Amino acid sequence: MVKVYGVHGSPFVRKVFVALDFKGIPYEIVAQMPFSRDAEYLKINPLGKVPTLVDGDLTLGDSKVICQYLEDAHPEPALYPQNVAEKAMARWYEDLCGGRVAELAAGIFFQRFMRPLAFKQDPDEELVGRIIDKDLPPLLDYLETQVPADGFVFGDFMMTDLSIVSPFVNASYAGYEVDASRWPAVAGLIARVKAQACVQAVLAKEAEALGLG
Ligand SMILES: N[C@@H](CCC(=O)N[C@@H](CS)C(=O)NCC(=O)O)C(=O)O
Repeated sequence: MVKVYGVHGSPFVRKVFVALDFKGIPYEIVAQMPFSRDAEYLKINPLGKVPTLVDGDLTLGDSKVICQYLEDAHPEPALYPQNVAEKAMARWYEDLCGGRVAELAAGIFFQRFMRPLAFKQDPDEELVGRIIDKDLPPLLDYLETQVPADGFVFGDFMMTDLSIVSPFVNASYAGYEVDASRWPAVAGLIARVKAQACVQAVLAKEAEALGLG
C-alpha cells in the first residue's frame, strides 16, 4: 500500500492526502514530524521535509512532485488540466502558492499557533503584522485577478484550487482570514474548496489531530 510520511496540519501533506482520497487510492500514514532531523527519515528524504510518498520501489519528496506523479499514475479523476497552457498555469500557481504564499502563511501559523502551543512563547506580533499588512496583500491582489468569482480556477475542483487555498487554511488556524471585502474571489475560493467532500474529510481528521474544537 502507498505510504505517506507526514502529519496532519501541514499544508503540503494535506495536498497529498486530498489527492489520494480524491483518486480513491488507499494509503497508510507514517507519522513523521517536520524539523525532527530524524536520521532514518533523512535517508529517504535528505531535505527532512514532509511529505514523502513511498509507492513500491518509488520514494518521492515534495507535494507538487508527488501530486503530479499521482496524476500520471492514476489519471482519473483528473486533478490537473489537460490543455498545455492550463497545465503550465497549474504548475505556476502550485509553485507560487507552495512557495512565497505558503512561506508567509506559515509565518502567521507558526507565530500565532505553533509558538504558543509548542514553545509556550508569545507570538512576534510585529512580524505577523508585517506579513498581514505588507507582504501578503500584493500576492492576494495578484490571486484576486486569477481566481474566478464562482466555481474553480479550471472549471472543476483541481489541485490548483487546493494549492492556492491550503496555506490560508493554516493561517486560519492562527486566526487570520482573508478579507472578503478586499479579496472576494480568493475568500470565495477558500470557502468553496473547504466545502469539497474530499477536503472536508481531511480537514476533519486534521482538526482532531490538532485538537481544534
Ligand atoms: N516544497 C515542499 C515543502 C514541504 C515543507 O516545507 N514541509 C514542511 C512542513 S509544512 C517541513 O517539512 N518543514 C521542515 C523543514 O523545513 O525542515 C512540498 O511541497 O512538499
